[in-house]
Amino acid sequence: MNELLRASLDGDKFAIAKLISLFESVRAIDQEKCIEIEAELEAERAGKGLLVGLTGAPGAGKSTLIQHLVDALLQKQPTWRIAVVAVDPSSPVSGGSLLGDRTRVNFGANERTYFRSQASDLDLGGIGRNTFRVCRLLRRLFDLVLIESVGVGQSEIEIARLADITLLALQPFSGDHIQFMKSGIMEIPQAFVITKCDAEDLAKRSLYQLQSSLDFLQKVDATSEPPSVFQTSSVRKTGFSELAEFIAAAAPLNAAAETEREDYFLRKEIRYYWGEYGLKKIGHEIQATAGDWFERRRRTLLRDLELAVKQ
Ligand SMILES: Nc1nc2c(ncn2[C@@H]2O[C@H](COP(=O)(O)OP(=O)(O)OP(=O)(O)O)[C@@H](O)[C@H]2O)c(=O)[nH]1
Ligand SMILES: [Mg+2]
Repeated sequence: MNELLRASLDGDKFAIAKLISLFESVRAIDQEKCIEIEAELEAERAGKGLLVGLTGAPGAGKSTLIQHLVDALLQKQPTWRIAVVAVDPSSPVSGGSLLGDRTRVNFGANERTYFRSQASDLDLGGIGRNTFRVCRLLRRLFDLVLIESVGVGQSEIEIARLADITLLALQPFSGDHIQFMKSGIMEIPQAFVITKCDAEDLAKRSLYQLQSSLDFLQKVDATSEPPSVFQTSSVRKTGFSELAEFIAAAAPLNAAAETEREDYFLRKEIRYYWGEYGLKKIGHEIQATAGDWFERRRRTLLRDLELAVKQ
């Protein structure tokens, strides 16, 4: 087996970082390696961890929440290994990702956790160009992959496309849920987390506000499952255990939904690089055939498209 993959499966953080770099690389030779890695993961029958997305307005308390949630999960699930991917807004000036989250989410030397930040791209709805591929890789190496993305409108929707379940963080009295109601985002998450519930009175009132919005939505669409609501406080250290339980009980998407998700991200990539023209040229080839895996499918599609354009 590929040495890098062996070491990554054993939890070697340097190996994992190198492996991720392959999945972020645009070089043809690296992309070929990704195909080999994927084939080996399939042959090894490596597990498929849960992908959980967490989004919410800037400063809502997402990183703090992740820190406490991961601690609670590590306790509750003694065998679990957890990866966190923070999708940072890119600086319009430097083009690089802001590293603020690195300083906030601090797992120290914990062997069972891994942290990675990725630059987001507004043109791609607020997630990075390779975020899906990287998360897809990480879930083969970890039991849980938590993805933090800053809510900038479209990114709530993109993160829900990417993840098996999505959480939306709301801070008390931010008025965020009114904005989210208007933009249809309230209908997306499987769970809401009211953060910073340090004062009982404050917590009660924000819960009431959120609950009445959710009741309203439920009246409009009674067929959908009502989402769960959690209240957390990093000061009082409350609510994280309940949220950890919710996540531990959640299941990944079924195979059909997973294929649909892969098709979505392939389409998105083709559209991003080649526009509607690209989709018209090879859109009909996107449909997966039996036994064909994502990385190889992606590479074949993009190569076919290059050939089609040259003709
Ligand atoms: N009182 C209180 N403050 C909190 C709590 N959770 C987070 N904060 C504070 O809220 C601020 C923002 O928290 P972050 O966790 O960085 O929020 P974020 O949503 O990750 O922020 P961005 O990634 O910048 O969008 C920090 O100053 C935290 O200390 C909480 O439960 N109670
Ligand atoms: Mg953050």
